[in-house]
Amino acid sequence: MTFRISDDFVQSHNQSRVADLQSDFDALGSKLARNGVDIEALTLRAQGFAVATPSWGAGTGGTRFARFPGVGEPRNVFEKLDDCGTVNQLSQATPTVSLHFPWDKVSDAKELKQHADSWKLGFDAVNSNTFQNQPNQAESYKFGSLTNQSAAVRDLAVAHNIECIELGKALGSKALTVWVGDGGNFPGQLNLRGALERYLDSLKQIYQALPDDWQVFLEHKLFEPAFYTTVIADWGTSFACAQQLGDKAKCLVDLGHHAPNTNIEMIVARLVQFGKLAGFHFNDSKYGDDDLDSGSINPFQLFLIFNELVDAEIREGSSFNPAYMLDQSHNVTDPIESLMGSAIEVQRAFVQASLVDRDQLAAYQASNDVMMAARTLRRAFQTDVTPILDMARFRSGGAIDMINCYRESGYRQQKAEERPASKNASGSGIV
Ligand code: AOS
Ligand code: ZN
Ligand code: ZN
Ligand code: ZN
Repeated sequence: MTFRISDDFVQSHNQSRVADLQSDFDALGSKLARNGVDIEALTLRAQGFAVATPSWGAGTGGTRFARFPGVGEPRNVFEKLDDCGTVNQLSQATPTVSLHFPWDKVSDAKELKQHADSWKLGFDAVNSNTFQNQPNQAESYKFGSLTNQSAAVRDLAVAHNIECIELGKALGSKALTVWVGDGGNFPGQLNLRGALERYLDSLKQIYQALPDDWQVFLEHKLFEPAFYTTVIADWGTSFACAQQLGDKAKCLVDLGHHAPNTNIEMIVARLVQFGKLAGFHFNDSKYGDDDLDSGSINPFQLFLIFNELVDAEIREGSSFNPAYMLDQSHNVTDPIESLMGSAIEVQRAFVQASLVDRDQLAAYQASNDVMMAARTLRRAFQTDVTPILDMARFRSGGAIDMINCYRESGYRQQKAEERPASKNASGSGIV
């Protein structure tokens, strides 16, 4: 049996913190009550929030220059689940894991499911990987996968995606996320229309293999590794493809996959309006697809995205259920700490957006009172909801002070002993 932080340890860590938390919570409660907001209802709502962790995020990432492995890194999918289970144990906000094949080698789905059950973890969308060649692969993805000029390469890439669906079925997933790096690096390299035609043709075959209750999430990205024309570069292309494919195809928004200054919340509003928002890969960035921790650079953007999502929830009702996933690369931090912190920052944006006085906002909008409309949003964003987040975690059995609880548990040191270093354990330096 490998080391797990005991629930008793978490509770005893909470003991010395609960009184302070209660008084902060009460103070915020009376402040919110003056504006007609019930802190208990908000705390329950926070407890219901969930975002999936990426299995690849449990290992130290890297850049195209180098990867500096951390100690006690997970060496296989079971160990990645252990780390993701620990993230959920302490954060109580990440009950599912998003797997990536073939980085996650699954020889016995039943055994893996049992392991996940032991952590009370479920499986979110599964991800295919046709942006790398696998050892001994018959064909090469150097010039593209689902859009390659060669039918043999496209067939291989389609077959891999169908295998991902099969594996996902055995694990209880309900969606396949497809991101391809396909595109061109030079003008003239590709016939722009031809490449997209081939993409659609391949995706149609994958779509055919989806079970009735599954969806396929199309993930667009502006550039990298193709630096001139990426085939699925923007939400417009993604949307057009999703429309062509059918109801089960939707568009996934990774926060790092847009041109600088793009208004992502507007993309979200558009996709919601036309029923095509699949969900998110949350992360943050300054320059490009930096895959930094969620909320670490631009928390206001995250809030504004959730402002659209809360609006959508009110308009669409319970049928509105986008998939929330983290997609980050942890190069210089302990991945468990980053994942816990990010999950809570996404939850924070969700709670802050839930605080927006929507009747008031609508009235200010109707009367063109721009200043007061903007201030209505800012007031919600500037509310420090930390006591709500901490209380939600505490009531769900998590840790009030996650990072210190994790550090004091000695989890990483235990893992350093249990998991002696192996080469490139996380499967890839690039996430
Ligand atoms: C790539 O930039 C994308 O964000 C994909 O979601 C990718 O599959 C994932 O980041 C793992 O590399
Ligand atoms: Zn992504
Ligand atoms: Zn990315
Ligand atoms: Zn990524």
